[in-house]
Amino acid sequence: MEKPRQVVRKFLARPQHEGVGAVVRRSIGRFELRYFDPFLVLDEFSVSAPAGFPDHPHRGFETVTYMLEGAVTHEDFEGHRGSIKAGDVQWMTAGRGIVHSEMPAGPGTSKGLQLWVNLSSANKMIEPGYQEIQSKDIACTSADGVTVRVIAGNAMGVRSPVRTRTPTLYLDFTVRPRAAAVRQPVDASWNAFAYVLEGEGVFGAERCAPVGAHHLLLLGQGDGLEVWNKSPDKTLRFLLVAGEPIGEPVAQLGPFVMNTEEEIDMTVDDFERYANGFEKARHWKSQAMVALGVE
Ligand code: FJE
Ligand code: FE
Repeated sequence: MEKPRQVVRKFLARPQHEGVGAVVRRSIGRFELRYFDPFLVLDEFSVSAPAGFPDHPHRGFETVTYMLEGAVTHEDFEGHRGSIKAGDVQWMTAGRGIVHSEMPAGPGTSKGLQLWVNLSSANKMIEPGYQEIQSKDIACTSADGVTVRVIAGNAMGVRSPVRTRTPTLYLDFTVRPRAAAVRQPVDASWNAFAYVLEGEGVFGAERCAPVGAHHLLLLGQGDGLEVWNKSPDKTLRFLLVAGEPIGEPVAQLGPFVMNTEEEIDMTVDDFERYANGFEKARHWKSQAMVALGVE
């Protein structure tokens, strides 16, 4: 590594209410950080029944749901349904349109991360699709006290099978106390951030102050990242995510993300008229909503 990236901005993601009774710590997508090209939203979420994210649409981007604890049941308007359990990842390409619900499965609190990855204008209206990888099938490797789970891209010699329409690196690192440093290359032309899940880490340079859980660190220019866990007894867990910037204008209305206001108006029209990808929303209601007796 010739030039390790340094931390240029730091945000603490505080809890806020989203969906119906759910709590999210939003880092990317909040007022002070509307967009970090190509990333639209990063939420660390926590939900327990009956709270959740009932029937809602998406268009123009991908959602990546990575579960930490518990499980989320999802069902969509085409009849695709399943459960995302701890350690599993669902990489959902909304493309031209998906309407779905995402609700906690079973008792207790379900926790995870949801990242929204923008799609380029050429990909915004593609067919929707899913890539679902169970925890046991996620590429994983360890060396010198560092374990990495490769959600997208490659690290420490292992590669994820996920196909990313917007080139993306998504890594989950666990670093033992007093472990040797993490040294991870990141394409110099990509935007990159780290998000601390537990413990404390020293990011960028050894002289830096340690950073704790729920902090988002935007990384500056460079060809990789170096991280140390200097704690004598606490494990460090953090995400390293990077993506190739799309460099296009963004027009967003909640779960619709297009390039222009005109396209947003057309999307609202399509959604209201059940057209251009939203046809199946006309007669659909999730089982979760039926069970709650919602009209
Ligand atoms: C959404 C409000 C929302 N973060 N993290 C508005 F809450 C949502 C939404 C989610 C979401 C779902 C999960 Cl499982 C995890 C999330 C926001 O569903 F899409 C809009 N538009
Ligand atoms: Fe959703």
